Amino acid sequence: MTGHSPDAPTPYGLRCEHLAEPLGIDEGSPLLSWRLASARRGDAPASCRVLVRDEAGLPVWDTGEIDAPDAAAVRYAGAPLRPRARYRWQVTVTAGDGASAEASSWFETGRLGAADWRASWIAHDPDDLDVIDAPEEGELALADHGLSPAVRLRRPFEAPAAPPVRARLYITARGLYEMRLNGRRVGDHELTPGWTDYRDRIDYQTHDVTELVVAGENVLAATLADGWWSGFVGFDPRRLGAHYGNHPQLLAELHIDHADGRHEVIATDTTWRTRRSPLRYADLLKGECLDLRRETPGWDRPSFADEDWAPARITGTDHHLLTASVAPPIRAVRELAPRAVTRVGADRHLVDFGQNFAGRVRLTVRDLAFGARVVIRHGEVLDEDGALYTDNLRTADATDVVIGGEDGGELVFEPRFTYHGFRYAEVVGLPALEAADITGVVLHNDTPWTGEFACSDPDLERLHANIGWGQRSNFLSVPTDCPQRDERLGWLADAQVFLPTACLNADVAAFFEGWLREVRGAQSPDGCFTNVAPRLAGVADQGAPGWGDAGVLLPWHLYRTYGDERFLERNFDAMCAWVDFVHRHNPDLVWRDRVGPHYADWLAPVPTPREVVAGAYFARSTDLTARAARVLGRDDAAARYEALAARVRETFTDRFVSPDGTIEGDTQTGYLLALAFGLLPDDLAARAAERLAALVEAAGPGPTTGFLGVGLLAPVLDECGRPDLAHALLRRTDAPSWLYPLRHGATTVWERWDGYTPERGFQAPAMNSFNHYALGSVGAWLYEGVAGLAQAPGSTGYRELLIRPRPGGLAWARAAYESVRGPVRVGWRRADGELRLEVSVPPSATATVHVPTGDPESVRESGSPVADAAGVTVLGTGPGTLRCRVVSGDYRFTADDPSGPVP
Ligand code: RAM
Repeated sequence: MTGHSPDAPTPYGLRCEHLAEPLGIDEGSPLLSWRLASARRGDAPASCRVLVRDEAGLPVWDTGEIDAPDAAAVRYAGAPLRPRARYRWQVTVTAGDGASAEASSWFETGRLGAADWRASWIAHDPDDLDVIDAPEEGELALADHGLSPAVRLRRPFEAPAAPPVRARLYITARGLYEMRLNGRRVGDHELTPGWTDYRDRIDYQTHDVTELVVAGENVLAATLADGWWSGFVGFDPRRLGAHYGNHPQLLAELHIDHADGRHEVIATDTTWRTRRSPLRYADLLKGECLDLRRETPGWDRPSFADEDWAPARITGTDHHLLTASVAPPIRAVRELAPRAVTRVGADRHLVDFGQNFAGRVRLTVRDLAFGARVVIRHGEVLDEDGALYTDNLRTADATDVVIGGEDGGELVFEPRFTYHGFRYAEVVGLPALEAADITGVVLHNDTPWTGEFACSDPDLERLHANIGWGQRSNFLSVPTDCPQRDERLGWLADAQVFLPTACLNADVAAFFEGWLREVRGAQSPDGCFTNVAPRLAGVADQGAPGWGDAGVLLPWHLYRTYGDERFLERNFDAMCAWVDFVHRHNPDLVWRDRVGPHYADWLAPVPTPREVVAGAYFARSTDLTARAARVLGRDDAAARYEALAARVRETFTDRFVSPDGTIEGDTQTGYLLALAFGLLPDDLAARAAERLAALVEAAGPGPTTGFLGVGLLAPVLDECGRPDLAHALLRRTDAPSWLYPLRHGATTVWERWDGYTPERGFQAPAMNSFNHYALGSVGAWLYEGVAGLAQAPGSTGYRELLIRPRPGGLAWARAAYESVRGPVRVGWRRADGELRLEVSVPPSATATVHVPTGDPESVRESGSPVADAAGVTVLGTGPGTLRCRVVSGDYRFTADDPSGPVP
């Protein structure tokens, strides 16, 4: 709800814990934030006030008038929040002239860590199932161990005639659950409860089921599958499955507030009854097999005879690991109609969805004979004969099966407990398949999309789209490396290099808040971060340079983007412990010991010496830990880490940098790390920048970096005064380049620069994903460089913007970003010797604008000479630009075009 006043900045987009209207939060002092919009130039808030009320409408917290013009969030500090309670809150923003505007929202608490859980963990009798044995270390593949069927659990209950005032389901599983109430699905979350290290923490979800409860008999009906808990995940043949347990378990409490004031709780216990489901198996990597011969229609509705179901077994009564989910859930976010359905055999069709993505298909089948099978296989690409290529999936079968039952007629098959990374599906077993009968269902954490980018080069627009699809396909519970093969792990370096791009594309604050718990949780007691989080047997625990460092880099960047200091507070001890760990084992400040598997600049065409990569990251992590300490007011720690960072930088220069600025190895990534992390004194930095430019030019111009260097190429070249080279790299089409895959039909970003070449065909199937986001970390520069929409260095939460377009040879570009402060927009266009630049700055922010022009005298704003324009202060001129500072509002600059006719 928003109260409009034409004269004050208007709050909107209210969030609690970075989520809109969250149900079931466990944070006792949640962050309440809002954004501001205004149509008036110079409109800025003078003060704000937040008022929180309980369900009875009584105030539980009133901040009073806060004199903080740039406030965009407050941390709740009122009366202790009660569990399972709804609170409404309102923010009022007042402008300097006294005009005000307000908006309101709500949040609801979950169990708030309360000890009043009464549900037991329940399961089907494992002896009745062919379970996967937990493998011993050293034991070989589980492939022949078979998978156990998913199980069902049900619990009838009576409800009075009067509808309930409120009903909430608090639920989780060791495994995956889907709950139904009276035949209707509860909520729209997918693959719940998601992946955490279940030994340390298990997320529960809260669902509002008030509308699903009916008078008389009701029934709660759950399906439980293996998921990350007991199914297959990862690539280690010695331990592909059963990482945490052998069979799934459910824990749930339904709380009903009846109209007569009674509070009733229905919890998982031995009154629930269980039975094998018709899902013969359901596994994230293998796929799902629905055998309708075993279906028991009506099982999820009242009046079903469940006498032959067995009582559930209690497997535990512990609740201490339960915490409310903090990330936006995975949802079926969109649907893709097939681009083409091709008949390739008597009962065989190949479906092209036109887009590589993560999810599943929904297939309508008619008149499937009893015992007949429809088999769906998934793949990202086709081989040279036009057939589905699956070698790169390694041991992930990614195959779904439906077997006909007694019912015949029409059935809709949509797997629930698996997902695949694919563009193509091969459907076997149907004599005919219409496009209308098959749909691609896209799954990912439903992070609100915040970024838009467009420009005059369709290739760059497609690159931006592919990068977005890489993000969508890999933000599934944790940030994964890839969605298709037997891996799908939360690799730390992939996540840190891609984070700046991810943060522009979408609001990922809550998503990363959730995953950072896993990153911290995986850290060893002596301070060592891991390579993947959650930790997984088979992947070396000891974090490699650039991988372990993500435990420091991620919180810092999230703090800068969202202005939420808790990213630093919550991670600070872990950050210090990591730096201390590296330091303790490398007292001479050259990081050689405890480098884990040292992946270096992973998959780089030109490798960078390992010690250079390690030294640069050691300095970077130490420097950011020092900065975090300053922000948090931990001045002693700050001084200590600042001194250490300076010594690590000096050591780096002494050991690896020659007096002429050459860095050992003489590679792009070596220079990129040193320049981006500020490791070099000014004179050497200038020489290193020249050497970097020379190397880029000599390569084509082209990139020769792997994962760690790639995202730094364009921004560092830009900072070194060579945006022209950044553009040249962006628009290169030979391998290696970002556009090369587009020439070969890519709709996502590839793991390798040369995943496929006409000369060599596919890269080694042992490691060749077509949907890996790491190389897509160039995406941030499309917003920040090409369009010119960036946050100023030193700013947090987009308080100070840096608008600095780099037109290159393009005719126009524009970007929009929904920041935590409100909407930021930049658009520029060159035509007829003129450059037009439009900029929107939200209230409570300011911007430094660099107007590209050959003639600073020519710059006008809304038709007036820029020096006379309201809200604009000219700062000076630089090579090819006029710099000015602007307050909030919308601006239209025009200037003589710096770069002559548009090609
Ligand atoms: C690969 C993963 C990931 C990378 C590691 C080192 O298996 O796909 O992208 O970070 O190796």
